Amino acid sequence: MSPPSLHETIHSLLAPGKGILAADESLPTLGRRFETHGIPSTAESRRAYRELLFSAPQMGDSISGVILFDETIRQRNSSDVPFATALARDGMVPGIKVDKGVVGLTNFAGETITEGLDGLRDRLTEYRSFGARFAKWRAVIHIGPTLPTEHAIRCNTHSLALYAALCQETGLVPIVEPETVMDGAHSLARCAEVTQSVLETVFSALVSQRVRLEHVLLKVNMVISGTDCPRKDEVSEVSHATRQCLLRAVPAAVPGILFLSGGQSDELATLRLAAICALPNLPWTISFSFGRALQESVMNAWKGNPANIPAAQAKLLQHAAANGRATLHPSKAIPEPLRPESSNSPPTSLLPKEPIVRPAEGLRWELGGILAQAGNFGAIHSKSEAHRFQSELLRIHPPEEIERMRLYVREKLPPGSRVGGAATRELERDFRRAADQLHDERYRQAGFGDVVKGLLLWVETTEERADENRLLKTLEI
Ligand code: 5MM
Repeated sequence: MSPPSLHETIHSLLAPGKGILAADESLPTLGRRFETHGIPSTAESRRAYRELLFSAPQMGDSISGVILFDETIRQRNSSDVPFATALARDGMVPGIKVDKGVVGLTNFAGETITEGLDGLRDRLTEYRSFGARFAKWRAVIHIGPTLPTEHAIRCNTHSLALYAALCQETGLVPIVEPETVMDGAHSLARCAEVTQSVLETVFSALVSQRVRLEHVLLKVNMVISGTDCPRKDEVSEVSHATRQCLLRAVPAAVPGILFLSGGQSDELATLRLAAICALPNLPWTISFSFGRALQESVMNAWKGNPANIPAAQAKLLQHAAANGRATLHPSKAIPEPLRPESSNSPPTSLLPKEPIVRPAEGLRWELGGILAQAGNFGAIHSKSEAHRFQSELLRIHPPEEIERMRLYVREKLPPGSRVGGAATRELERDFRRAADQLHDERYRQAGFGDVVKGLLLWVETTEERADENRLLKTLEI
């Protein structure tokens, strides 16, 4: 039987609802990860761990391929079957990391170059004889006040292109991985700028090296702010910035884009993946090739103890399945509207102890509740302030009351309402009238324009968060 073509391999890797497990940690990386869980790193403990991963029951339901490390592709499972053969039998495509890791780029402090081109042609042939059908090479790009330099980007993308051409020549699908890492205090916008420029250079190098783009898979970071950036990204900010960056820099001829998790928590990585996959009009198949986001909880459950293997495998399956579902446009799987189940009981606690709103005055209680909080709403200028305020409200008031207030605002400001638009101006007038009725100087002085702006931001932010929580439930993580 002739070996599968590059096209067939890509087709298998991009199977709907599935992604890739990156289990290609080098000896130092896996050693470090084991150490944090108190697991000694030996050839046998690494073999046992990889067997735990690859033999998780039904893993092929959500994992299309597995990236192996050189040591692993030469190892066998407990039934004496080589890992690559066992994976293929279980319906997963075996792949291999072929780079030899990063070293400092001479004369460019803080920047790295990936090694491994010497002898690569022969190594690829050997890996192919072991059953590998695709390969992976990772270039690492660092963001700093003066980094990355154009030179570092060029050196790294040049190597990626040579590697990709050699893979295609040998009959292996190249996964091209330029990772702009999260380390640093940079903003999301800066990550977008660097990621875009790196991707533009990657594709220019691939084209110069005459690499066939339709037989390449891209593995890339999401666009997110640095780990030390004080401002935390919203999921929708990440998905939109990532989409824009990819649309600008990745040719539509590329069949698939796989996201790496890059040190994000498993939950966030899944949530952001789902949000990206839900965006319309992307010309590529989008999926995941996660290492840490799939394995962190597994290692934590295993801890090197054979008795923990079933629990550890259950973690892997749970996260793999959640990510698989995330690729299937899960936003469509959010059926329930945001309305609370019941909110008929007359809520009071949003009002001050001495009610400022009496039925005789004809004010809706929600309006009174908002007036009581006017100063707080007026102080909401960002999504993070809205989140903080929502947590504060939840600490003090029953959720159904807060929900009733949200529904009131939504009734007045339907989705799509803009600050300065007719609906926001009308609500502002409602507040002014209500404040006048109350004859209370505090309310008359409130800047109701700001209150309405804050309310709109509060409503949008809490709805977004509710959608995310519901999505996590749908994805079962
Ligand atoms: C699993 O980690 C891979 C190997 O890293 P080292 O060569 O440093 O040991 C790494 O290339 C991985 O495939 C990607 O970075 C994606 O993994 P994450 O953990 O970022 O999803």
